[in-house]
Amino acid sequence: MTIKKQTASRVATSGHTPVAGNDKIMNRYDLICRLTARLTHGEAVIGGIGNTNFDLSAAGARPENFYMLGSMGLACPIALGVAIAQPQRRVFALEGDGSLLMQLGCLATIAQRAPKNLCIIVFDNGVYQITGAQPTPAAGVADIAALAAASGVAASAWAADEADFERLVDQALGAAAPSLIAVRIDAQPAVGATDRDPVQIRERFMRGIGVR
Ligand SMILES: Cc1ncc(C[n+]2csc(CCOP(=O)(O)OP(=O)(O)O)c2C)c(N)n1
Repeated sequence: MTIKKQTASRVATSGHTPVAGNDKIMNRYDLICRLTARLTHGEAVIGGIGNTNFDLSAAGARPENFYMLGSMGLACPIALGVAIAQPQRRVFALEGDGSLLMQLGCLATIAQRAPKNLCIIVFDNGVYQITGAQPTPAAGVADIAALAAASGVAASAWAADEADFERLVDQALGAAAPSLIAVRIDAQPAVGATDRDPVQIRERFMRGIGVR
């Protein structure tokens, strides 16, 4: 695990603070497709509010996907519950930087509980994109991977590029401790949208993970 040291300069064009090793700007939909292509054992994926779950949905229907509607910061807490309830199943939480920053306490809770089957992926575009691209603290002062490591999620790292992202996902699939992968992403809007039907989302997910 490498924690990248923050540098003093800023990237004005993207609004991101560059951290050694996180200077490649990737695309959320592309990365989510790369993730789901590697999931062959019924892994659960919990998509956070908005763009994150829109792109998860656009990447292809999976019965083990859950789409959080309406509230920021709940992908990780929901994923933690699933990981505890089904320790044999690998679980991924997908969250935006703004949403994770709203619910930072979940990192320490996850570190303390230490489910080895849980991996958090944070899509850092440095903005609250879906509500008008207001800058988040991750654009200036907050380093997501360092925050996670300082909360006790020791296996936290920035993905340097797409190949590194895939390597970190593979590592998470065999990990013996919770992990976090942070990725810098561009300002592309989500590719699709999720059906806003919470009951259907819940029922499909519960069937997908074998509890209905
Ligand atoms: C508790 C809460 N506060 C505010 C909102 C309004 N809201 C919905 S999505 C969003 C921005 C989410 O930002 P981020 O997680 O970084 O994802 P992005 O839109 O950049 O993909 C905001 C402010 C909300 N839905 N819930």
